[in-house]
Amino acid sequence: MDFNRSFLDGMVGVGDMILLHTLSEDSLLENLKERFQHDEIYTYIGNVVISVNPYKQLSIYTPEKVEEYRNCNLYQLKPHIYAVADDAYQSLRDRDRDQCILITGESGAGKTEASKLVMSYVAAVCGKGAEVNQVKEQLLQSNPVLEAFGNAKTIRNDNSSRFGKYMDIEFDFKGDPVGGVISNYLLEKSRVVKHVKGERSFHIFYQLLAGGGAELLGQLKLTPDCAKYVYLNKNASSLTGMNDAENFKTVKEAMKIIGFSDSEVVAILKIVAVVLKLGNIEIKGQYQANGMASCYIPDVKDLKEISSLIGMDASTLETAFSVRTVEAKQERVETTLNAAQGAYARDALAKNMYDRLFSWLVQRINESIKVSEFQGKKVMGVLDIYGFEILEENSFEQFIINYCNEKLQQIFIQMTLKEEQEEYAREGIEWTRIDFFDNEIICKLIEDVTYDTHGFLDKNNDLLYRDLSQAMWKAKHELLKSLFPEGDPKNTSLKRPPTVSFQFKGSVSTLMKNLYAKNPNYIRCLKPNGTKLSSVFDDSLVRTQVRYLGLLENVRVRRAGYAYRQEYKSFLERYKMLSKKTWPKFSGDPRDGVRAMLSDPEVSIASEELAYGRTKLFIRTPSTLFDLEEKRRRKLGELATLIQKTFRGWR
Ligand code: AOV
Ligand code: MG
Repeated sequence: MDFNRSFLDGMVGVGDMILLHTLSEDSLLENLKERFQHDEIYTYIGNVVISVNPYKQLSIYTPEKVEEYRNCNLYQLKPHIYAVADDAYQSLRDRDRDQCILITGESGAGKTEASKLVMSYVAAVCGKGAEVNQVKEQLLQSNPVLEAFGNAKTIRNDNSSRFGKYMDIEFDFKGDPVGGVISNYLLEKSRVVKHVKGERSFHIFYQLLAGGGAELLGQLKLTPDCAKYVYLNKNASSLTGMNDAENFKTVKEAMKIIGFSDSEVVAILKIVAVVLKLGNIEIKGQYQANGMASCYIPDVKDLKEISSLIGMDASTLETAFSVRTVEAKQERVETTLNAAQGAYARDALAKNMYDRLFSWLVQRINESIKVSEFQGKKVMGVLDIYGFEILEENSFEQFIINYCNEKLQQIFIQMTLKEEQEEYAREGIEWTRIDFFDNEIICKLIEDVTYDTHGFLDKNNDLLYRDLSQAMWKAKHELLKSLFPEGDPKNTSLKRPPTVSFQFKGSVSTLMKNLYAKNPNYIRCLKPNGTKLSSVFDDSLVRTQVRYLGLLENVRVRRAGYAYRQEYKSFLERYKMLSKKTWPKFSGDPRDGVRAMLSDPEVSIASEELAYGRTKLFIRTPSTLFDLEEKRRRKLGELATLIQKTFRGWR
């Protein structure tokens, strides 16, 4: 499980926290800071990689770098996310173990970027050939599409994921990718109708308006001006550093590669246009002759345009915004909606339409990338969820997001301990279990947060009046119609759908089960500052994250038993010069070689410092390793002098 790395050579600070001379929260932070200031954004804790968002482009993701990590030049390489990706991939290919890549960290810490780096690394190193390349392209191109529809600018992050994503990439027995499956978790659909100042709605709206062009926009009955749309808050319509028009091209191209037909794309964009235009329908209140409050739509221009876009009678839609049918005990009662209820119905329709479109997109992508029954053999799952966030007003969405993160933290703790125990068991080494993690820190944090329960129940119940789904089901727009199957009058079941939190809990628990069954690889992302600046390291902000991610405890667990472990072969390769018994070459079982080398009186390592596992050597304390390193350095110096002398002698 240990990947190879250069833990001491030419390092800024230490590349693996396990090797810190004195371990404390301060020394851990200091190490991260020093490395960050030298653009060393990756640091290990054993096989976990910590990544600090650099907020600038570093030249460490080039094809040359991929080659380096792929050929994993022993000890020469700095910590890198590619090393984790490589380790996971090799373990999947050569040891037949399903893998999962768990990426955690708060909003803006770099999870989504990390997930893309993992995917692109794996794509670069696995399989070749036209067919495999097509699969890879489709898998990679799912990212821009889902980001366009599921990401948005928030205060924390200009490209914040507003949905959770878990993607299984499936490989055949050779280790070539054959396809995948994406699962999406709860899109923050309330963003469609409302967002706070300084934030934006989902990227696709701005992309379409900026990049659609006169012809397409004309067809969709849209104007390019964001300010004309109530749902797009006028404040932050354009975003520095983000070219909406250019991104729209990328999204269209990606959809093509995935296999969307032109007519499908238009059908999708029509729904996007309809959602936007729904926001512009103004609903006014009035009193009827009998004194009942009701509502009406003073200007029907948008209503008419929407109706024509989705192939529906304008009056059907109008009625759906003003009347609600309540069915009780086989009886149908029609009540009129007042202005507030009418507006509520309109927003509910917009949110649901967009949310269902998003889920449909995921399913549609899945259809393109799905794997035939006989192909898929091994799986690498990549989990990229929305990060933990504490806002000034924390509503239902934050509750859901944080719940998901809490679950992940639990899984991290359990798996870290489990993994450590299992490794010792596998290697036949005794170890007594100690509980290091104080879950209280995390629980407390989640309880720190106060939630605004206003609208909680409502969001949880996710009300969409039946009249609206029935109206949508009447649309000639086939895709839209299919998004509202419950609108089919033949579909008479009156059973209430389960609440959102109930569904979410269910899907999170399925996800957790799925993750437990795989070999975990961790990427823990940290945010260096709250202002998206490169080269600013805000100590207290990072300290908070280090605390709730339990990083110190993580290092402790790794140092508790045996801090360092390495497969015999690579260990021997590095230290063979320390003993005449193994230098220049030891032919035989590397395990015997390591034993012979370490028991050489010249090396003299205390035996209680060592444990010989089945495949790996374990070293108890970091200082022993430092000691070995020092000896190695001296020996290399001696050898170099010796070689020089010999050459001189020859001349
Ligand atoms: P997140 O996924 O963790 O937040 P992102 O992966 O979207 O965060 O990263 C936020 C921004 O930080 C990106 O848009 C980049 O500008 C920058 N960034 C992150 N990682 C790197 C990197 N390795 N190199 C250069 N820039 C980077 V959220 O989805 O909001 O929880 O919900
Ligand atoms: Mg993200």
